[in-house]
Amino acid sequence: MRLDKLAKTVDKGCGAIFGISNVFYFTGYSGAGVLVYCDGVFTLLVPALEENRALDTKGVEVKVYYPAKIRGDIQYSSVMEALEKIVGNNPLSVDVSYMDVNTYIRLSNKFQIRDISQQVSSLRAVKDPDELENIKVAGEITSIAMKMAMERATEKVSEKQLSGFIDYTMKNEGAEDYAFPSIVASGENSAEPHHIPTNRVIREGDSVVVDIGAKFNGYCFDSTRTLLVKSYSEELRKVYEVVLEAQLEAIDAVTEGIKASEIDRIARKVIERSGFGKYFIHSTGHGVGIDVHESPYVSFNSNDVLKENMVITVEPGIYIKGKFGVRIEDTLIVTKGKPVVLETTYKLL
Ligand SMILES: [Mn+2]
Repeated sequence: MRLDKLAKTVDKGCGAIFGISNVFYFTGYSGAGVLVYCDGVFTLLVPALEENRALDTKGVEVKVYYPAKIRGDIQYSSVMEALEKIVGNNPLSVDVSYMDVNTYIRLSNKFQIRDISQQVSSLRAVKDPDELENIKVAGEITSIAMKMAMERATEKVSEKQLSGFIDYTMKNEGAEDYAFPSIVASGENSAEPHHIPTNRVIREGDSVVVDIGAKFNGYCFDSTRTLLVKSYSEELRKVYEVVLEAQLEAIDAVTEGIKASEIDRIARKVIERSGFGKYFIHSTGHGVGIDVHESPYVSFNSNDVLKENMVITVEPGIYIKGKFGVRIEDTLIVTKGKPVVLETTYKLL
């Protein structure tokens, strides 16, 4: 059970988990609140308005905080007051990387704190079967939207309109949310990796970068396809082929035990030897799960080592300002052999 993993990680003293995605990971409850572990007891502290949603959380005692005494059974006016009473003088393990600076300062003024962010991130990086299933379903939903987008991108449609069709399709297919705002970037806009869709209408010769992901049962997916609309330039075709080669070579190397930095190096080498190295301006990939970007990090300076059942993306790209950009991204499951690639749709020209 995940709560047992937290108890083991905290080891001595008490623990308090502040990150919404971490609280969700350990309890299944998604909302404002803090998960506290002390003397073998797990307490889920929630604001009054979330009490009903939190009540069926298994393995925890739900306690409510509210600044005004609106009910006799509300024991705490705030999270800080609750922590002072529950934790007392015990040392406190917290997920520092997941909290805001104010909370950190207030906590460190009151408690002897120890950061367990790394340990929690490492636990989350390796997925259990339920998590893999949710990610796969999120992938299937993303796939339906991606196929639709590839077809409709050739109609007279703007970036905003196409991203709207994508969002509608994902929710219509069962997504509760989007892993991140859908990116549709066409023509010279595709040179911007995190472009925000505009009214620009897609036209012949364009590179169209579509970077989308559904969220299902709290789990994210992440996929990018670049569509080249007919009568595109020879240069664009060449760049596309380089990115694809880099992606396929990097994916082929993904296996348990390899350094994540090595995957980045393989993708980067392909792009560098084609002369486009200075246009590959982001890391090769990242872990995907409750958060769309999480551990492990597939970058040249990453210290992470890939393990079975980690879920990562491999997404090299080339971006030439004023001209175009190309990115190709798949989400994949690391195994002891070749990875399971959760492809959304074709990527060959
Ligand atoms: Mn990504």
